[in-house]
Amino acid sequence: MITSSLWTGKRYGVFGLARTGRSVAAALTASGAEVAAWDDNAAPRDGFGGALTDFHTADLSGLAAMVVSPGVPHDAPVFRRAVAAGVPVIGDTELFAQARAGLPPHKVVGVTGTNGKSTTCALIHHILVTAGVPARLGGNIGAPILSEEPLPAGGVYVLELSSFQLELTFTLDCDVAVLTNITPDHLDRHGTMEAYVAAKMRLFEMQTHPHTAILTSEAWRSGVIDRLWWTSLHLSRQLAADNPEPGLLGAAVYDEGAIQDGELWASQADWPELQGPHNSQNAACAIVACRALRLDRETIARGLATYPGLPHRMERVREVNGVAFVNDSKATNPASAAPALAAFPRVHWIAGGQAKTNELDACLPFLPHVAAAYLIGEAAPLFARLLADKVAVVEAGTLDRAVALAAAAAQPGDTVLLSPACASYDQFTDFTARGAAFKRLVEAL
Ligand code: UMA
Ligand code: ADP
Repeated sequence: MITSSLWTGKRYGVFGLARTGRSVAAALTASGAEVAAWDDNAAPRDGFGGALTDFHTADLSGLAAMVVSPGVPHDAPVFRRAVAAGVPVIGDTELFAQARAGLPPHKVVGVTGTNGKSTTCALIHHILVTAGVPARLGGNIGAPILSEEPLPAGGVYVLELSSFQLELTFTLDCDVAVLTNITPDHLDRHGTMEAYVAAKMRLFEMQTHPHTAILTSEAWRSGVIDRLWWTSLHLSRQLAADNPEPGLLGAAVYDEGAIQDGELWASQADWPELQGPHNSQNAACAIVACRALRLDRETIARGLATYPGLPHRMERVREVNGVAFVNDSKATNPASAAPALAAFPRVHWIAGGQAKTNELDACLPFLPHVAAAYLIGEAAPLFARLLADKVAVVEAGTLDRAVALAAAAAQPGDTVLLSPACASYDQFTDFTARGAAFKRLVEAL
């Protein structure tokens, strides 16, 4: 666990008692701080061993900070009450930033973006570990960073950072910061695309010279980043993944789905778990980040070749009678489902759930790969309208029906793909539960 003497003897509020809140309470308590905690739901409150205080009514004055979980929306009354009491509202990543001064010398890599964060982080972490560098992987990937053991000197913390976490972070100066891409997501929470982009840009705003900022060509070309702002902020350290420092780094050409370099030292064909144009982009980010960490080319190439992949991201579950079943449950928006559709020639596509936007635009160019779409969840009627006349549509309703119907229709050589382009919360607790359900159904075929 990561602790800090900076917190000793102070009083903190901890709002939200799921994974993040529990890790925060444990780290603060172990550091000698006094912790009062609350969750609006009874189950997490009941499972918490420490002192509870209802922050909707309690006097908040005197708290060193209110530490809020990323899943708490900003219109929750606790924000207004803390601000009114003059109490800073922060997240667990900010506590980590504060604790850094007391940790053995180390580096931090921060990765954000709409899609590809987990893959890029896991890949950077794998390359570092393969190279013998002590490394920890934490953050939005599902491992609150304060729960991790501190690294020895020379270690690297690789943090996946969501827009929700970045909004609650103020002093994290990443040695290497990466933006994979930005497309509309979480707009229910942020309100506008501008606000969502601004939250992501905080990662770079917090960096100081001469730390490295990495941006993909897709993000640069997306038009959502104010280029003048970026250039003036980062003139001395900007490093775009498609425009590397001459002679130093590999480059990504995302549109062509290939990794290129002046010396052609790396080829995507050598990386079995990093196929598809989206993984070309993720690999490019990881390569550039690892070069910024001064790893040599051979070491990086070894890591790319041996990367084992992550569950629920283009995960090949099983082949039945020549039909491949692929679990891409983590594809929770159209932009992340699109590359999965592109990756297979004839797809029985299971899609739907809780829609994040009212369009499927990113997926439309790949419909020629789709034999039929099997629609589930709340989004089924919307997606049926969007896909009508373009592709065969089956309103399956539930995942078990969708798997059964797709399995019955698929021919040898086809792929049954769960890549829902939607959040899962209408029918599952989260995307991992949805992916696990898919795997169980496929195993039972
Ligand atoms: N709560 C209240 N009052 C409210 C709202 C919420 O009391 O008004 C409580 C809830 O009952 C809950 C807690 O606050 O107990 C919120 O917890 P949480 O949702 O932050 O859950 P954690 O388990 O701490 O998970 C969080 C991230 N969750 C979100 O951002 C929604 C996890 O990202 C992350 O892995 C974890 O911290 C560790 O860092 C998940 C996610 O969906 C995977 N992230 C989004 C994404 O990837 O798209 C951003
Ligand atoms: P994140 O952590 O940002 O959600 P993941 O690496 O977990 O990203 O990938 C989530 C899903 O998004 C995967 O299922 C995959 O289909 C898709 N994906 C991965 N990388 C990218 C990318 N660079 N661009 C678009 N989609 C991607």
